[in-house]
Amino acid sequence: QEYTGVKMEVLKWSDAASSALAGKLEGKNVYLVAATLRPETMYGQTNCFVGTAINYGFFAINETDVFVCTERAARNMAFQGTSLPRGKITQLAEIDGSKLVGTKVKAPFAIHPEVYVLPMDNVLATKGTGVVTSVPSDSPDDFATLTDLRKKPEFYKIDPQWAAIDPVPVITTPTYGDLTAPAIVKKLKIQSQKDVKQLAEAKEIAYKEGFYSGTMLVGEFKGQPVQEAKALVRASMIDAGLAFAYAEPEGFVMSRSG
Ligand code: ZZB
Repeated sequence: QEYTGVKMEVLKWSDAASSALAGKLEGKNVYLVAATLRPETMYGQTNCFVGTAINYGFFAINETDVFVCTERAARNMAFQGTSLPRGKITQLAEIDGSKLVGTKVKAPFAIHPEVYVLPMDNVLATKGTGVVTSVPSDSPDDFATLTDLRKKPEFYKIDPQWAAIDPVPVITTPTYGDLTAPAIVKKLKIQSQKDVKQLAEAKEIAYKEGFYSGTMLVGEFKGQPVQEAKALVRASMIDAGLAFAYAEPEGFVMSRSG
């Protein structure tokens, strides 16, 4: 899988992260790195998700920059030349996802440029970077989770203000309108992030609808079909130093032609 690694710079640590990390990251620029397959939706980011039970490492990418992700992702990045020396990782600290909740980060290209880290039940430690940027307008999983968090902030141990940004219309589709994911979630009668089977179906529908029939409503490529805008937004983010290519080795088939 060819993901886009989106650099979400830390603006303010949660209290728990601040105490856990005291003195370990002096003078560094720290980024939570989210892996996405839909760079064209980045305008609609409303928050960032982590798994509360996942262990996240802080990896030195160069002299000044530190990436927060799973160790597995950091190793992949090191083999892909994202950090040097190639194939070697340097871990400066580690933390449980639960402690990252409430941290404020930058959301590159987003209409709401500052968002909070929130908990999601279904983040897999074995996929991407273990950090997910949330676009509830176009991702059914994100919309269902954000809805859960807003209904039960105490249960999820969050400040309601961290989940205050509403889904932002960024892509329109003929069948579902300007908020594709909420429309599909409603149609399939999905109640919460626990409805994993229906959410897998909803994701499938949202991917197809967005890719084949979506049109950009905002940003540099407003009015263009998603099929064209996808690569253009990605390139624009990478050029701006806000993102990079990240490949997942699983399912990677070595070419026999070389
Ligand atoms: C932003 C976004 C916006 C995403 C959207 C999707 C959609 P897939 O297809 O199953 O490979 N993701 C990334 N890493 C993880 C993880 N470790 N655990 C759980 N979810 C993860 O899923 C790739 C997508 O799943 C990624 O793209 C990311 O969410 C999330 F509008 O990034 B995406 C219809 C989907 N729309």
